[in-house]
Amino acid sequence: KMNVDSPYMAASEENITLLINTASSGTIGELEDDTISYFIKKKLRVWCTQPRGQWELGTILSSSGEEASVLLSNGKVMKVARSELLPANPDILEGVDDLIKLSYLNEPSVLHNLKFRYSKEMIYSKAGAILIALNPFKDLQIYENDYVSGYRQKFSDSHHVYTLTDAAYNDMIRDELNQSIIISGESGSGKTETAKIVIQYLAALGGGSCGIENEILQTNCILEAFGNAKTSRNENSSRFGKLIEIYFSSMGKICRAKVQTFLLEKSRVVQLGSSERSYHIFYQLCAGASSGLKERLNLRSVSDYKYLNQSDCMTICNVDDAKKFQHLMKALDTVRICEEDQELIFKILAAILWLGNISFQVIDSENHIEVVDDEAVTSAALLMGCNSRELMAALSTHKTQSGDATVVKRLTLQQAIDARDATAKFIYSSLFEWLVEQLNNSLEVDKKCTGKSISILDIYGFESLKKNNFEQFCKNYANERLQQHFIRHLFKLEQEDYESDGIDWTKIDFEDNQECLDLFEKKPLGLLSLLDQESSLPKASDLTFANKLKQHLDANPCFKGERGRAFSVRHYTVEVLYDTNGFLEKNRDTLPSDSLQLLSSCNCGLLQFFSKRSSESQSQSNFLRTVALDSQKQGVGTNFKGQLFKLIHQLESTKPHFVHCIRPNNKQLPGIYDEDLVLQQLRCCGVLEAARISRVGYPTRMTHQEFSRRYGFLLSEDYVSQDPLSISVSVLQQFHIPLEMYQVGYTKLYLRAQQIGALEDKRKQVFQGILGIQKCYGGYQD
Ligand code: AD9
Ligand code: MG
Repeated sequence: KMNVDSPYMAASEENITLLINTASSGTIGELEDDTISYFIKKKLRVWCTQPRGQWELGTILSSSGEEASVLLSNGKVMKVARSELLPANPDILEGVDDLIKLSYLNEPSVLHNLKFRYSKEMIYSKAGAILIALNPFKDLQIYENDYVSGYRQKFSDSHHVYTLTDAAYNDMIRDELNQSIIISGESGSGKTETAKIVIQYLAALGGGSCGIENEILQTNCILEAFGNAKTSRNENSSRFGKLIEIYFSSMGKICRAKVQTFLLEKSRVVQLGSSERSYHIFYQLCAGASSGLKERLNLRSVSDYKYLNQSDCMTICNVDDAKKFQHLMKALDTVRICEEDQELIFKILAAILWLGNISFQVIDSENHIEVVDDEAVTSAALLMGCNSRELMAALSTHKTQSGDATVVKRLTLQQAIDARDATAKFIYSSLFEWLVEQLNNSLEVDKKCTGKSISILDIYGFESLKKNNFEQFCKNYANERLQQHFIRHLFKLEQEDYESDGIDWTKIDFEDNQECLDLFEKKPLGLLSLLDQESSLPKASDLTFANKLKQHLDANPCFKGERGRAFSVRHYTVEVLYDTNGFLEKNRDTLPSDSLQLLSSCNCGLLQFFSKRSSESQSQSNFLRTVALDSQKQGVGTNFKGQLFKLIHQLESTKPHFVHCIRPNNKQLPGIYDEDLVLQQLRCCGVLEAARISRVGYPTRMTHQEFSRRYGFLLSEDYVSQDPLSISVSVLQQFHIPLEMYQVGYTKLYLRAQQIGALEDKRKQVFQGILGIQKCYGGYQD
C-alpha cells in the first residue's frame, strides 16, 4: 500500500503502517529527510532533540523555513530546527514486542518502546534476530515449571529466553546442526542469570535418567563460588568467561557437557578496589566451615586476612555466605569431587589467605628484606606441606646458577611482595583450572555420545571505566572479536548469501570493526605483538611500552597516543582510554623460579601437580628464570588471542542465537530506566543496525529441494512437475503468499517473517486431516 503524499509509507494520522520499499534505491538519509517533510506537513508527532542530547516528544504546530514550532508533552511550545526532528511512531505501535515492527527505527523511538515495555515488566523484546533482555533487578514469576511447559507447547508466543532456547533446541534436532546461544552485555546486565535460565530450560527439556542436568546446574554453582565476586557494578560479577557445551543424544536427551573458561581475573586474589570483594569462596569458607575444618585449616574470620580485609567490604547485603558454603559442599558432592579432594581444595584456599598475611621487614638501606617469622608463615607452610624455612627463603631470596656455584640474592621489599602475590595468584588460578577439569570429568557422563550440542557463551561485556587497564584491554578485545562474529553472521553472510543467489537486495551500510581488530592483531605492529616484544625486553617499562605504541601506531585511525603512559583505542562502541600501568607485568605473568621450586617440593599433591604442569608448559623456554618474557614466548594477551580464535572457530560451526542483555540502571534497583545508560548500551551492540537488516531482509531461507520436499505434497494431485523450483513456486501461488513476501533465488527461497508459520499451519492441517491426529508434535517435526 503506497501513499500518494510519500513514496515510503501508507499513512494516516492515526495509523501508519509500512514504510520501506526494499527495491527503492534511496538511501536511509534521503528517506528520513522526506519523512520529516511529510511529518511537518501533516503535523504529526515528532521527537525533538534537546540540548543535552536527549529527546522529547511533541506535535508539530506549524513550520517556517528550516524551523518548526512544536507543542511538547509538558504543554510548552518550542522552536526546533528541522534537522533536530525525528519522526515518532503512532500510538498504535506503543510497546511493540519486536523493534522491527516500529515504523520508525530511530534511537528515541527504540528507547521509548523499551521503556514502555520495561514499565510493564515486559523485559524481553526482539530486534529482528536478537533477543533483548532488560535486567529487571527483581524476581519475576516468569520462569516456573508451568512457564517451561507453556513455552515448550507454544501456548505463549511472547518473547522469552525460553522461546529462544526452544528454537535452538528444535533447530538442533531438525537440522542436526550444533547451535550456540551467545549472550552479551555489560557487567551487571544479566548475562549469567540468562545463561542459567537457558540451562534450566534445556535441563527441563532434555533431562534424562542419568541426572546430568542437575550436575550441570551444580557446576554453575561451583564456578560461581570460585570465579565470581562482588564488584562495584554487580554483587555477583563473573570474573571469567565461560562456554558451556551441552550435548544431546539422538533422542534429544542431555548425555554430556563440557565447560571452557577464559581469562580468570587473577589480580583479584591479592588486590581489591574499594567496595569490592575477592572471590566468593573465601568468604563462604570462613563463614561456613565446620569447627573441625576450621581447626584443621587454622582458619580465622574474614577480617583477619589481609587479602580480604584490605577492602572496606566483607559482606554482601542479603547474602548468607555460610549458607552458600553448605550449598557448595552439596554441589561438590553432586559432581563427585571426593571428600579428600574437597579437603585439599579448602586447605589450598586457607594457605592462600595465610600467604597474604606474610609480612616483610626491611633490613638495610637498599630496601632488602627478611620475612617476619610469625603465625602467617607457619600456617601457610603447614597448609602447603613445606618447611617454613623454605617458604621464607623462597619469598625473600632469588637463587641463580653461575657455573657450578649457586648465587643467592636477597629481594627488595617490592620484589618480595610481588613474589608472594605471584605465588598466591598462581596457586589460585591453577586451582580454578584444575577444578574446571574435575567438573568436566564429571560432566562426561556418556563419553561415547556423539550427538549434537548447544553451546552457551557467557563472556564479560565491553567495559569503559574511568581507569582502564590490562583486564579491560583483554575484555574489550574479546568483545571486538565477538562483535565481528555477530556482524559476520547478521550482515556479511546474509548479504553475500542474497547476492550470490541472485535476489534483489538493497545494500545496507554497516560498520565493520576489522580495522580495530587489525590494530590489536597485526604482526609485528599490532597492540598484542608490540606488547609481547616489549615484555621480552628486561629493561622495558610501561612507559617505554606506551612510547613504542605511539611510535608505531600513531597513523592508525583506531589508535591515539595520549599523555604519559596512556593511549586510546576507538572501539566499535566508544573510544576507551587505557593506562599501561601494569601491562607488562600482567602480560608476562611470571612466577619466580624460587616459588615454583618451592611448590614442587611441597608434600601437597595438588601443589606439586600445579608446579609440574607449569614447568612442563614452560620448559621450551627459559621463561620462569628471567624477569622478562622470552622472545619465543607468548604473553597473556597473545595467548588469550589464541583462545579467542579457537572459540570463534568453534562458534562458526554452529547456528548462532543472540541475546543482548541491558542494564537499565547503575543502582541495581528495579523499576529505574536510565535512558542515557540504555542508549549507550544499545549503541554499543549494533542492535539498531541488526533490526534494520532484519526488517528489510528475509529471515527464512530454504533450498528449493527442502521446500518442495516439505510442502510439495500440498499441491493438487494433477500437478506434474518434478523440478523443485517449480514446485516451490507453485506451492507459494496455491497458498496465495503475496509476491512481496518472498523472493526466488537460484538455489533458495527467501521468505519474509511469519510466512513459514502460515505454511506450517496449512501443512499441519493437512496432516491432521490425513492421519486424523489431533496434535502434530512440535510443528516442525517430520
Ligand atoms: V558480569 O559481566 O558477570 O559482572 P552479568 O553476568 O551480565 O554481569 P548477572 O547475570 O550477574 O550479570 O546479573 C546481575 C544481577 O541482576 C543478578 O545478580 C540478579 O540480581 C539480577 N538479574 C539479572 N537477570 C535477572 C533476571 N532475569 N531476573 C531477576 C536478574 N534478576
Ligand atoms: Mg556474569
